Amino acid sequence: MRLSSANLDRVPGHVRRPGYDRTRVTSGIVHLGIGAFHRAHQAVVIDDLLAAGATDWGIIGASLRSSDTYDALAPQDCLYTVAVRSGAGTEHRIIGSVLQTEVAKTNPAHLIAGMADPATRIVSLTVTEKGYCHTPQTSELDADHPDIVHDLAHPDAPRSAPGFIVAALSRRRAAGVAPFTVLSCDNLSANGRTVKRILTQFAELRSTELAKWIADKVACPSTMVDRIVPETTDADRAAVTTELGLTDAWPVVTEPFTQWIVEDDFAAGRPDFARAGVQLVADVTPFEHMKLRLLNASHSALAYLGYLAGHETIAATMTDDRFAAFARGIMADAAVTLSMPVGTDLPAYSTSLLERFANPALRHRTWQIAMDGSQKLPPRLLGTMQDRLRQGLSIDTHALAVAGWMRYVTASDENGQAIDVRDPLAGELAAITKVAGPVAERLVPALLDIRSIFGALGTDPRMRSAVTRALARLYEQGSRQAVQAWRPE
Ligand code: CS2
Repeated sequence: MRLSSANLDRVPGHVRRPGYDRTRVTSGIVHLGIGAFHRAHQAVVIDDLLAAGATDWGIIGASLRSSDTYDALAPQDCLYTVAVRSGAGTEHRIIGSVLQTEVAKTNPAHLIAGMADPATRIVSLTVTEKGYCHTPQTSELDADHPDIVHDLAHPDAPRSAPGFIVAALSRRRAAGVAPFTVLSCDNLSANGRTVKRILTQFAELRSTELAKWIADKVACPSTMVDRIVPETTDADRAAVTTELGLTDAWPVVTEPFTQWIVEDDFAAGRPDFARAGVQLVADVTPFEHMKLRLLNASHSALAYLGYLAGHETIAATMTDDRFAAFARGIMADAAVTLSMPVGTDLPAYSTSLLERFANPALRHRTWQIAMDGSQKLPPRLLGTMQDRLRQGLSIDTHALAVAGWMRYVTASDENGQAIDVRDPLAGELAAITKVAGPVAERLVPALLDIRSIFGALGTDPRMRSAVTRALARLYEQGSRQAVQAWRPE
């Protein structure tokens, strides 16, 4: 029997359910990219607010391409389980805040109509870094991106997130409807300002007036989002189904920790976020840098070096003290580049991150985090390296992480087994690594020359020599030994 509104009463009593009448809730948010992260993070906050009495902030969730989420959730009336796992056990909860799902690719006109509806006051996004169709190094729109080229030719049947947002904003402008707020919930540096720039630049290619209207009227608050949400596995689905006594085809599994910090700049109203523990601030930049440069940077470092050392998950990598010490080293080196509000305790924050990474109940695959490195390196690792060079500090710790990425994208592991490298630049990376061969002195300059990733930093001799030394060590000793030989400055 399937989880659904009709069967909700059959869920065991200890599992929290939506304690509100879902039939009375209307939608106020259209979310683009309804993957596991959104359903374990923002949708939980909205579920709390609906339980506390809000009625007009339900979510319409769209996948841009894949129909998996729609296929799984539609028969469940969009109900799904969040399983919160820690060493102490698992807590289950059914979330009801997603009212409807759709697939943009199947019916783009329907999605645009929903976004253009005046009831939609927020369009939020978790489309991953590459979904913004931008150049990661500069945060500018990549006007040559195939999806952007397509969307300019087919403005009413777009493919990309910027294409959908601009199509809907254009519709609202024509109808005299005020714009919605665009709320990026992806791990980009200055995600609000970045999405605003991308939307304005894309609109400029359609119409100068539209671009001006977007620049003047659309609010794009930046946000810092944090919750570790590994991809759901068949084993997770089976465990949740056993717990519920009902089949849930699309649960999400996550950790107890959750954090959402949002700039309080909404053009068309917002939910009473603070009531659900969301922090509203005037400027999210320091928190965003802190999270990207401490959490995500060390996550990526552990992912590449851990994968190369044969570890399947982050928790497994963390059982090796050398890797845990290295992750702390990444955090310590990044911390000195931050200027945080008084009272922020970065050592305590770092310790809590290491504890979260070590959560034995989460199977977060190193391979999953290793994906899309070309998009992730700049905000996570390269900004810190630039700042440290400016301050005359060593970049050796981060250089080993970047070298780990380089070794990883050669697509052959330390035992000669193939690595399935997923990256929008996978073709270019494969061509470069093939020509250069497994020689640090040739591979490092060839990869550092990719301007869209490294920009001017790639040509800095200090960068070149630090990464070359690190990659040479990785080739000579392997990841485990190279990490062991690493010493904090
Ligand atoms: C991870 C993030 O997949 C990745 O690249 O580093 O998804 C990370 O788990 C989240 O940002 C944690 O908030």
